[in-house]
Amino acid sequence: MNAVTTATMAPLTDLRPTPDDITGDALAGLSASPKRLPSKYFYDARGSELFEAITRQPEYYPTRVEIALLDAAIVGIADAVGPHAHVVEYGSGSGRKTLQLLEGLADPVAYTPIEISRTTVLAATERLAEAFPGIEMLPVCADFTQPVDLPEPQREPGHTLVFFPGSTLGNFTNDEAVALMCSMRQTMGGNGQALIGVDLEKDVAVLEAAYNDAAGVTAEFTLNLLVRLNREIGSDFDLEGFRHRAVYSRERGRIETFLVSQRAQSATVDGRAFEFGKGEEMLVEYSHKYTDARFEDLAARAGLKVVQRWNDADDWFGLRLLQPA
Ligand code: AVI
Repeated sequence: MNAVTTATMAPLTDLRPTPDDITGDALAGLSASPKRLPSKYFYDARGSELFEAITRQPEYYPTRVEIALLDAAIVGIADAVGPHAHVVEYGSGSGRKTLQLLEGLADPVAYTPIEISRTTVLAATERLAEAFPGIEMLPVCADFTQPVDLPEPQREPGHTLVFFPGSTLGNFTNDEAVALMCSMRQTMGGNGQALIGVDLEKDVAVLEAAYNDAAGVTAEFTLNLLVRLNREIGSDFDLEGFRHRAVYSRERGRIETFLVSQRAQSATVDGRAFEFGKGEEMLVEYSHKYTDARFEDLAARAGLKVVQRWNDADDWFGLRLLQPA
């Protein structure tokens, strides 16, 4: 572990996560059948901007509904969490939901965002430090899919609360989600808790509209993956040759997003040519939508149990409080 002090912030705990191997991951995914590319590579600077724009589209309900739900449920959440929590957020935590949680909880002692990017985690924590001078800010640069050795706050916390909003869990396969929740259980410790945002199964038309907005922002977000690969690893995907397609599979309980080849074509990555047939679909993202039974089953496989649940009035989005089983 290596600590780097910044001018205005508590030291950054840098656990030196292994850098991404974009070329290796792209080659592995393109060699698979059917072809796939990992959705984690959506989030370069442009992709993050486009995701922010998605959250403002009228069809994309999850962010709006989760924020309203947090507002409506925060008193009950604060009651269930109790005082003096060390809040550990999986992700950069620069947003509105972090403010809502830290404002609503009873005297949280410290806040630790865990993020793979050093600059992102430091920028987010600096903004929050101004808003919450009484909460110790302990940013960590690490891969949150692995258990994280947390920095110790100066004031003794009552327990750790892992916060994972946004239904980001849904972007992992079910096995990956279980592995992630196992790591979460180790990170939070025996008396810890987790507050997880989960997008709930609903009408297919509502789900598919959310991932096919009329303004085409989600389509641009999906195609930006190829823009990024062309720029960063020198591939030569024809950006006009692929179209975004997102469909809900009720059987598998998830939105599946593809880039569909518009004609027979080839693309070169790291000197290797990959052939695409006309209409061939390359999988780029899953976005799981949970029922209570499906989510509780995943939690149980990770040694966690749901102890409280809050839904919006339409049962579109939920917040779940979990503890070690
Ligand atoms: C970040 N994640 C929860 C988003 C989702 O809804 O699965 C990413 C996204 N992809 C397309 N639209 C939004």
